[in-house]
Amino acid sequence: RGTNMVMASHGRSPWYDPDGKNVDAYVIGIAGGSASGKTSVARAILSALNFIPTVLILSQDAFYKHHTQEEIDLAFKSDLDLDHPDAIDVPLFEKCLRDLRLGKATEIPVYSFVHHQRMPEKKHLYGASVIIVEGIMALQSPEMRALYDLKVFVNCDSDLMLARRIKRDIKERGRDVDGVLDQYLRFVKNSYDNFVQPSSRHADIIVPGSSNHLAIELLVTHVKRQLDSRSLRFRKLLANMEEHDVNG
Ligand code: UZR
Ligand code: MG
Repeated sequence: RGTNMVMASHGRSPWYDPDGKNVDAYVIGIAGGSASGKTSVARAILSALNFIPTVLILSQDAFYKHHTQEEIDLAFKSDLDLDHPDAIDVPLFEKCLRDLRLGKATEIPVYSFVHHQRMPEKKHLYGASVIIVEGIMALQSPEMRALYDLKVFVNCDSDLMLARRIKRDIKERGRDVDGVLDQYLRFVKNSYDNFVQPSSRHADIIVPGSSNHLAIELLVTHVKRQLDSRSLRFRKLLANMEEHDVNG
């Protein structure tokens, strides 16, 4: 992985509209502790919605701020707090999400966990009919929360999260056990207790971080029903417009 953040799209929204009128994506926000299983829940929802032409996962991973050389040096010594809400470029995150949910294309930054830095390139994304936003701080800011149709918190025991994180960060993020544990003791645990866990009160639904097939199935059933009623609304709107054309 490295520079390649979690992002998936089945292509361009069928109602792609450069001005962003008339469109209105369904947006799901997923928060939870580090290595609680957010990305897996997001991917499971994505694959359960495979009949929808465009489902997009927008990960907070892409929105870590640009770092100075000093900050990068600190990060390599596990001394930079990347678990504070301030580590995230929320205004940019919000802008990109606003664009995408209006069906507009947007440019998102590319962040490398290996280099602890935003990369010079950007990633071009088209709007989608369903957007899944995931990240430890996904439910933090009121501005972001206002953009979600459904807010999810993935709940997981801390020992399980730590065990998963050690494995994942060594395998996928180029770390060693010592570094992961230092970071955990210094920042990750405090951040979870002070910011992440308290944000669960904003969630509409709490999903367990393991053995969660049934929870995801229920969640997907809800999303499908919401999408059905939206397309009904959309069809009625079109029918009304046509009627207008005929009569007017
Ligand atoms: P998830 N993170 C890094 O390890 N390096 C970076 O350059 C940027 C972020 C970590 C961050 C946080 N913390 O705990 C985790 N640290 O990514 C969140 N230290 O990612 O939700 O996928 O676990
Ligand atoms: Mg993740």
